[in-house]
Amino acid sequence: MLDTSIIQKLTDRVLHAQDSATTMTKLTDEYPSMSIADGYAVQDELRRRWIARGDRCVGLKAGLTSKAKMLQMGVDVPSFGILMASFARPENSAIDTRELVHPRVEAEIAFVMKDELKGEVSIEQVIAATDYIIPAVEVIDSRYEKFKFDLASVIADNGSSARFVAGGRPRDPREMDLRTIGVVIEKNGEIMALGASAAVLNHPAKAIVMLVKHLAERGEVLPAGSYVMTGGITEAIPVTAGDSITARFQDMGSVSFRFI
Ligand code: 0L1
Ligand code: MG
Repeated sequence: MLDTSIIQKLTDRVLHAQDSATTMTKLTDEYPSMSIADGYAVQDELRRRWIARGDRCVGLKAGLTSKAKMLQMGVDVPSFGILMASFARPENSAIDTRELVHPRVEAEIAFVMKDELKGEVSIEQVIAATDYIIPAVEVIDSRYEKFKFDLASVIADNGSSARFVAGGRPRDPREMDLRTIGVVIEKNGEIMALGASAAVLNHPAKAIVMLVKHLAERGEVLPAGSYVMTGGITEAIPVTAGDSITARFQDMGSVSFRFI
């Protein structure tokens, strides 16, 4: 593990890049021995600092959970990240690209939990502990120059998370086949990507199974009330100011917003 003073220094660097919407080179260029655990140590410090600023943790995200995303980013395991209240934007809002570096959007199924989950759990236990599922779009914004990064660096950048918008129609997961939810992403009225929810680890609830295991390895639980994003169903779509996004989810409505 990297020394605590180095974790602090790397957190300064990541926070500066996020706050000022500027790029940085991947952290492993300077610290080649940096591990996945070091990446999560930076995330822990980011969360501590966000909370000290008055922000609130509303949930967690799983990322890189589809083959399309893994191929696009050249990795073979998911990453997990933190979702703060300050990342949330309402449906139909205008997201300011001046606060972002090179944003991309991903359509995801989000779960809102009614019960705490901990340890080794099954997909059935995840569904039983879920209050409702809801369509969501994550705006990811890797702060790494030209998207040159590795898994440890991405994790330290909180899985590239920047903004998220939830909307459409909340549904009871017990009433749906969670593997066959069709999703279409439109940019300026044109279809850019489409897929089915099984693209996420064959079942989006599997992302929560893996998240809960990851938390248990760190002595943590997934609290009741958590909002959890399970990862992009298709590849991520690049966006710029002036773009309008609509993500349509079969039997769940749609989520729309724009970039200015
Ligand atoms: O949400 C995610 O799938 C994480 C993506 C991390 C890498 C990227 O910036 O695309
Ligand atoms: Mg995502």
